[in-house]
Amino acid sequence: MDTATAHIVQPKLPETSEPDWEVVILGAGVGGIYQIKRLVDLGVKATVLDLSPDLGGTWYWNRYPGARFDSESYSYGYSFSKELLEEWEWSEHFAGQPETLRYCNHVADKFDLRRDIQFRSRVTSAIFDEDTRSWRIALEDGSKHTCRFLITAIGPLSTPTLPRIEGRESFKGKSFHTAHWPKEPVDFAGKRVAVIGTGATGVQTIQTIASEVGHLTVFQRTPNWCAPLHNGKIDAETQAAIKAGYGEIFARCQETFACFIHTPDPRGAFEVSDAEREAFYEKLYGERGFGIWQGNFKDILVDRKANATISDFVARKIRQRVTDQRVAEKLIPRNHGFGTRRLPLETFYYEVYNRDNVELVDLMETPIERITPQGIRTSEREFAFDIIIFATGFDAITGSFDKIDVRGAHGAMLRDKWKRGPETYLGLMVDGFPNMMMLMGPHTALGNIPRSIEYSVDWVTGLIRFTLENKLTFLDATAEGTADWTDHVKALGAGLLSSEVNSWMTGINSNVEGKQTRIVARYSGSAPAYRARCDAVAASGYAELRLG
Ligand code: NA7
Repeated sequence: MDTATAHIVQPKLPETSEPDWEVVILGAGVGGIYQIKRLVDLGVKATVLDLSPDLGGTWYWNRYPGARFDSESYSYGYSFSKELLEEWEWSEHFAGQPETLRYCNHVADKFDLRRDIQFRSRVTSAIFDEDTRSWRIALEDGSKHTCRFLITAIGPLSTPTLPRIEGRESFKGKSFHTAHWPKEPVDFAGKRVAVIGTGATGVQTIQTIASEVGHLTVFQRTPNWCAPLHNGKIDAETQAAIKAGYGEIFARCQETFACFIHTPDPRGAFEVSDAEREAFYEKLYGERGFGIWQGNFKDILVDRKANATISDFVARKIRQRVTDQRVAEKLIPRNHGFGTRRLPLETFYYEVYNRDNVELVDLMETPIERITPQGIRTSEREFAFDIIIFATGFDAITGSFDKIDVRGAHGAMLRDKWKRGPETYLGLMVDGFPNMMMLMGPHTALGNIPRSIEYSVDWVTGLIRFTLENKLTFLDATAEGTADWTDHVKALGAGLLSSEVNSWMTGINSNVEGKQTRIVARYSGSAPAYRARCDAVAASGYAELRLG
């Protein structure tokens, strides 16, 4: 035994217990697609199971009007293939959902990955069998698979939640959740439409359909701070510059805190004069993308007073952009500061409220009492609708895990282990759930997600290669490693203003039983620090794991 494998503790299995697959990946979204590519390249017998009829994950399901990136397209796509970067042309700085779905399909076709993906395969349970050191996976249709290693790529935002409002089923018109949007176009012409929810999804939907519908009523519970996206077509010259600059773009994403191309300003908000601060905010407000959030003064997300300066600035912008000042005041958040929830990026969102056919209903003043066969009744009045759109979000981060009966060693249930909030090792593993790795699981960084995905997939692939090279059939995080990482993630979240705010990022969902207490569900340290930590584990021959 060499030093790299000196920590191998579990006795080896007899050679006979071969599972169906070396690896099963759950989910054929951006993570699953890249993971299967890496495993195919490694020559591993692997398959992907996805409940959807086709690939794309988030980009398959979220086909609501106006769905698009708010990371720059060229910083979002995969970076692993030079040829792919060379041949694919993003048409806009922030591509829309149809284009992104085409991109996912292009990648799968180019690398011939479809044959390794099984669609309409809804996994109901995954149970670890200690005797054979493999996972037994059961599907809704009764079929079963066994695998040595299980990789979850089920997405942090993939379990939509409908509002818990009485009478929801009684509505006689059409209703859609944004994440279950029909493939056929929805005809809005002349229709009376309601949108419930004003998160990133609601904002994109509202600004897109306002000019198409007969009348739009927006039901807003908590207003969110929004900033302009400033999207635009990519012309030929810019396209060439992007292609020539990919090396630099991805290098930049590697250096930044959350893998966006935007880097925080090293100054504090009060290290400059009032006039300089105002000019800086004005500049950021006029620029593309998340710069105003991720490239702002270093202290706006941790210091209440610094945060108040940018919140005041954006509040003034809202007042300028919305004609009716009573409406403007309703659109300005009061219970959280700018950027402390996920920042929706918008395109003439505020101007929508200047239209004659749009009305804002503030649910803080007049709550919804029930959904009726004709529409929605608030404490104030009855509204009639042809269509109700639920932009009410997701059972985020842990929701997709909760839907599967995941059981590790000794029958332990993941749901139970995470009852009071997730516990993970590097966001990649959970002690007591051997041979399971998670991509974009709890306690990993969100940010520009494909960048984090590529890193995690590469790390997991490295670990699988290590097990193959060393003929290992068992790996598990230690209880100590899991407790340490969980404490570390909690400590990182402690100083952030966002940790004091209810949102899907802090595990709150008013529509899901038991999700009313804030938890630390995401890693909020820097991506470079995260990668350094994970790299060190790999370099040590995974010395922190139990292997066998
Ligand atoms: P979000 O950001 O969770 O937003 C959901 C919205 O729906 C939010 O405005 C909620 O108000 C509202 N909501 C939820 N339930 C209700 C009920 N019962 N009544 C009224 N209003 C309700 O989800 P999104 O889909 O917009 O975005 C999720 C992420 O996906 C996004 O950040 C991107 O990263 C992609 P609340 O704030 O809870 O008062």
